[in-house]
Amino acid sequence: MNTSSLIAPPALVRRAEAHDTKAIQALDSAHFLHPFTDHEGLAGKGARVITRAENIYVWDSEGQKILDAMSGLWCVNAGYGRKELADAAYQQMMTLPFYNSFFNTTNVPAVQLATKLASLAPKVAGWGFEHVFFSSSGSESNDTNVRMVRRYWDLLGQPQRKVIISRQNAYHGSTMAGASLGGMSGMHAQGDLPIPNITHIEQPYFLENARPGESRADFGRRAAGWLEAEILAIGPEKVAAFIAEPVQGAGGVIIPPETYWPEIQRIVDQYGILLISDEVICAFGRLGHWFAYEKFGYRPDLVTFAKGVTSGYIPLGGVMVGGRVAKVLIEQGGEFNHGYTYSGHPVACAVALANIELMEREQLVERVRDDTGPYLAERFAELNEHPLVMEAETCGLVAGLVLVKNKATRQMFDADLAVGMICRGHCFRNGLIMRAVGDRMIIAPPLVMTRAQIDEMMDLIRRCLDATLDDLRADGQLA
Ligand code: PXG
Repeated sequence: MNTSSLIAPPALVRRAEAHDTKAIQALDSAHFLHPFTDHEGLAGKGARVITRAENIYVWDSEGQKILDAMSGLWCVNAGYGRKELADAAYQQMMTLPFYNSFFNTTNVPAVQLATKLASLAPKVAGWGFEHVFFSSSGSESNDTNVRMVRRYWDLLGQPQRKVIISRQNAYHGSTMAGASLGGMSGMHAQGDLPIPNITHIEQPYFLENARPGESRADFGRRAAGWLEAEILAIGPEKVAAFIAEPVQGAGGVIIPPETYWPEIQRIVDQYGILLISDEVICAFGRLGHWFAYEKFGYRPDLVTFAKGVTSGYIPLGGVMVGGRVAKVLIEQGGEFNHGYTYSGHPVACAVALANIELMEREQLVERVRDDTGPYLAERFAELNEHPLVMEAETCGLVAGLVLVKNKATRQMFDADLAVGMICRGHCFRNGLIMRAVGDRMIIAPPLVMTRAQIDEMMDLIRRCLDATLDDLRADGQLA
């Protein structure tokens, strides 16, 4: 195959519709190892080639327009094609494309962004965040959290406090620490994970874990109680921290009952352990707040962020460091032997500043909280009438539903049927990106989405659910 034309930038970058899909797929398969991918399986069908995007839509190399209800991968909060972000990157690259922040140096965008983030992080009961540590991703940020938590307890003369408690089906990244903190059994099975001193309690997933007849409120308190039981089983003097996502994202949009977080707060307070809120998905407007701990009213010590901070236009992550940890690290710690080449990358920070400015100007956070979030909730709840659907619910602009065989008996489909994947296939064919996590279908659309676009998305979702239902009936799986 002659692939030389593929190397010419104009063919690849500018003329999306002119792409030779088969040739790109062949090169993709020959050279590009993708994340979380069965490459032999992919080689058979060829990867979908996404070539351009605008607002809430992406286009593939065959020219199909697709409504991206996953914001890329939970990150393009400001939508695609925002010139302000490209301009900010260009200007910063021409001014100072890179300089490190080791060796007592700093740069202006990093200082400005740290200051801006400190002002955005809401105080809950007088407790705020004045300090930020930057990385380039959520995974790195959670590695930073492990290092910081251990350093904190060492400095306080309690080095035996090593254990970080997390939850089953959590996602905290794919580095050694990130994958260990996460509760994905498939990830633990590869590479001898988790690393020592990380344990997992059960998630607050009502459908799977509630007792028959148990109310959501009672279940929420009982699920939080699993943290206390784990602390007591380990020995409170050995527990360093608890880490959790406000709403579990990759695990399938698991929205905890309202009683869950207040009880978690009571428990971490009682035993004096640090609380890490992993807001890689939930911050920057996703739940209608700049930071999600505000929505649930708890007080984390450390907050992980990434993704939406730059709307995914350029990699950037970090950790908001609360007063109690910052004070010990700064006043007692001397040098903290930890950091990344790209900690405080000037271009990434400049794009983040432009992104936050844009979100403020367009009041995207308020819009999600007061307008599009409630409207999505209303429209999504209608799906509960569909014969296949249970627990269609939302939180800000994330939403999930479960595909079930029998709503009355709560009977699930046989996992081998991969009903979620059948539905996902219909979504692609109908021009909609919706994720399947097992038989949970989930969305996290760009925050710029309008009410009219929510209606357009709901029509597509309904069409895909109907097509899935037709398939299952034709296959004899349903009456
Ligand atoms: N924490 C949370 C809560 C996340 O959602 C990470 C950490 C890791 O971030 P990085 O930037 O290192 O990827 C994430 C990432 C999925 C999916 O399948 C979700 C994520 C990443 C990849 C796939 O939903 N979230």
